[in-house]
Amino acid sequence: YNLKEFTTCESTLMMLQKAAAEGVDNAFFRAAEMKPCPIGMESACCKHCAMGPCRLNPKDPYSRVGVCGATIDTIAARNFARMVASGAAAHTDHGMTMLDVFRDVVNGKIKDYKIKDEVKLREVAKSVGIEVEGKETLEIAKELYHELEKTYTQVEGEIPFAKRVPPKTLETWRKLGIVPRGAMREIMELMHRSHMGVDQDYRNIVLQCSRTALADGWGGSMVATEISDILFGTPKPLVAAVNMGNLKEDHVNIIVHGHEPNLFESMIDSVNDPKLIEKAKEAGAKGIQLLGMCCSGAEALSRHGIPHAGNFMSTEAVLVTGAVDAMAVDVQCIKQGLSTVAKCYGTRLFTTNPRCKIEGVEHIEFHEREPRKCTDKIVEMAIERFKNGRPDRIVIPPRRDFGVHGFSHEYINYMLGGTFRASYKPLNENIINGKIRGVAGVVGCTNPRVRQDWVHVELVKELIKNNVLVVQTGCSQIALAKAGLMKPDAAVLAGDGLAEVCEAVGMPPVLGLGSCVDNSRILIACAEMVRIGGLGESIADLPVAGAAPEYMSEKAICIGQYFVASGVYTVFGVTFPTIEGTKFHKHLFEELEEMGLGKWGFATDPIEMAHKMIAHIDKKREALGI
Ligand code: BF8
Ligand code: SF4
Repeated sequence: YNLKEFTTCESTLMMLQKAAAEGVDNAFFRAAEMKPCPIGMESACCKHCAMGPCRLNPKDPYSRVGVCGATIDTIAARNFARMVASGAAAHTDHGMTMLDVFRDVVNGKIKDYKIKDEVKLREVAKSVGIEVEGKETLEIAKELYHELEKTYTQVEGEIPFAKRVPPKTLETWRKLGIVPRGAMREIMELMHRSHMGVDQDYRNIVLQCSRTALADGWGGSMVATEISDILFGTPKPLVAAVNMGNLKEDHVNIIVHGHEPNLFESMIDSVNDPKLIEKAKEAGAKGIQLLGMCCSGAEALSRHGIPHAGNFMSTEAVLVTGAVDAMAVDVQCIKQGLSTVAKCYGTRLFTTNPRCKIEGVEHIEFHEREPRKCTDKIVEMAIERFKNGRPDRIVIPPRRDFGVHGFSHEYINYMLGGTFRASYKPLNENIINGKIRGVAGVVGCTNPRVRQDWVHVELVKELIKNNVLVVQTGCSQIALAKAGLMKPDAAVLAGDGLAEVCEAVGMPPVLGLGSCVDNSRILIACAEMVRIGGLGESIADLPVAGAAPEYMSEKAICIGQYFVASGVYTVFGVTFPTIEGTKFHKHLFEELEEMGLGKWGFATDPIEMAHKMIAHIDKKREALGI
């Protein structure tokens, strides 16, 4: 293969070259071997019952129906629904774990974590209508726990964070009947409705897709973010490094790769334990180096400045260095292929969450009530591998890229407003006066079907060049961090207006907000922009747009749907599971906007994608008369 076509990440490329030379298989190589199924790619097949599976013709989608009579629109909508349900389930189950931990902390059953950010606790409590004046922290926390539990379990009524939704947006949702009750109920109903022989009107299916997705964005994900901030601290900007050059050959290297911050927080304690550091030194290491990957890595980067080794498509590549002594994974985006690569280099790979075991991989279960039992053990195993299991040749790509991370919604508020007038007013003013044209969220995965990081980076460059402020999360944030755009001096790449604002405030033109569940920070920022005024009454009025240019996961589809349902034009790349020209496609890409929501868009070329987003931003500006 021409490996340069696989990635623009220098470190990953170097490791792919090494992997090719050493005959080590990985997702890039497998993707090149395995072309995607053309029928599945366009969502023209159904396997929801044993009368099928049924395949329609993507080239002539209305020429046939399934055995039960299901049309292409029903089939594609149901497939889409299942993706939304799964994505929503992943985020809400993660949020539920955070809430479990919070409950245990509040009830004194967990000693290792505590309420670190009391200010945030009070703010979140107030936002869901809890009276906080004159109350003790613990009392507020208990009330907040009970309130937030409804996000998952409530069978009727509206989820607690519906109170944060701009009134006009909420009114649209109420009119359409899509305000989420509790996530469990919405996911259950969506699974039911997409069963054989139930909902066979694509428009009706999409309504429940929206309701379920909103239960993620304004529910499960938002709870995950808020509880993580309360327990582990709300991020504030800090300088931190990304890329594989953060591995240290003379240190014991440990990577935590996954999504739930609990494991990571305890691992931080373990690697700082003097006894374990001493052990590492006895084994001949200079110390212990901890790095993150994927989303919990993005959170640890934002909260604590822990270096981040790379995004989703670098997780196998990093093991090819030979320098990783142990990798601990929890849930989501964990490739089964890691197991083979780890074996090739003697890296100790550990699963830690009962939800995610891998055949042939050692499982050391992580329990929040005794978290150090798991993380200390993993550190000890890493030390052991450092001492006795390292390969003859270790190659560490030299790149380390520094940037500013940790822009929470609260900090953007503070940064733009200054100490005494924390508010989004200056942001709105700069949008109204045209220095900032609009705001774009560029988020999501990397995917071996496209050149790693390339679409993210080119898209973001084009956006900032056109004075669009970019906010980021997840693997996309790491792509741009590696490209050096998270530094204030990247403002030279921005258009004049945006550059002027960045220079005045001292901020980069690209702001990293953390992990994928932290997309909820973008929702809150949107709600705040509406509340401050001057930019319309609903999120759908704002000059904003979103993109996941290299997405791969069902979670990304769910995120896309909750942004669309919240009123945001959202453009995806790679491929889209619909057939152009079908009614279902038209519904997602046009009709939803006519119903007062946002809409979907699709483009594979980053420049085209940027200009679709800019055109939308301009359309919204025009409607606002600015
Ligand atoms: O939740 S961006 S590849 S790591 S799915 Fe996965 Fe995609 Fe990365 Fe995090 Ni989000
Ligand atoms: Fe075929 Fe209908 Fe069964 Fe789907 S539900 S597999 S379209 S018969």
